[in-house]
Amino acid sequence: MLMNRIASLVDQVRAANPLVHNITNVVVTNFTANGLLALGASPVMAYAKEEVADMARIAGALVLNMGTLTEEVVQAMIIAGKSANAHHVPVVFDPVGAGATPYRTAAARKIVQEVEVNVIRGNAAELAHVIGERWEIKGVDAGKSSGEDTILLAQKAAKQLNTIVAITGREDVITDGESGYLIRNGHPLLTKVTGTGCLLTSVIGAFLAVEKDWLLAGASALTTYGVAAEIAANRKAEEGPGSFQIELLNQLMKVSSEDIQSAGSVQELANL
Ligand code: ATP
Ligand code: TZP
Ligand code: MG
Ligand code: MG
Repeated sequence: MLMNRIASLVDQVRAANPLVHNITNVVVTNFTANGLLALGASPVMAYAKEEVADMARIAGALVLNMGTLTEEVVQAMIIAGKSANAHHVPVVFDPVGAGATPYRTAAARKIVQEVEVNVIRGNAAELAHVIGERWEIKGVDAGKSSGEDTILLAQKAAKQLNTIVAITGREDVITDGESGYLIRNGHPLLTKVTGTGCLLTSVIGAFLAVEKDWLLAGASALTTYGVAAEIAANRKAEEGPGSFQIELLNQLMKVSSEDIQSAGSVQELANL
């Protein structure tokens, strides 16, 4: 029953073709737009302070990604976020590189204070730094694990930030602090293509646009993405990250609810 619901949401995304408003970074803009199109969503990138409130209001979801920050971008994110909140548009936030510099950490904390974020997704180091914990980080990539359990970290972050937290890596965890899911899909090649985390955050946005149970929507997005990556790797891993990146786009379009049902590895986490 659970796997049924998780596997079928991708069909709802494809049927609804939701508009996903992204304020994202300059590294991943094109890849993110292509990934959302392949999945069946409708991406728009809009950054001007003069228009972000209007764009966020009509979107199915708003994605805030602070990969290449400027003060203007932070202001635009807050304007867009407040508009999304006022119009009941779900917001997903990717605190890229939080902890790498004091400015990034401060910006991430400011965004979660000023905007009601429905889901925050990042690597373990980023989430740790958003909640004031120490964790090794190298630029935008997670450093070595501090040994702390990522399920505990996600639970702590969800409670502290009063939102749903997704921490990704070899395994993905998503939780609202009370219950959640542990997802074991994906492929190591995902770490060799820049923007695979950022695209995943935007994919979560597309799923939030079609399912009001944010936790389920997030778990479905993580599983769908991980299974698509596994199929892409089965076909192209030997050729390397370039071919894998293109094949990931292909599989985001092709991955079926049956594929997700049979290859999805989702464990429920109850009574955290
Ligand atoms: P980082 O910069 O630390 O790589 P990120 O923002 O790029 O973080 P990831 O944690 O790499 O995001 O997550 C992106 C996708 O890659 C997720 O679907 C995740 O499950 C997958 N992933 C990351 N590492 C692995 C791995 N070692 N094995 C399998 N899948 C992985
Ligand atoms: N530098 C600033 S943003 C960015 C880089 C390399 C992309 C990060 O993408 P991801 O998805 O976190 O790997
Ligand atoms: Mg990565
Ligand atoms: Mg990232």
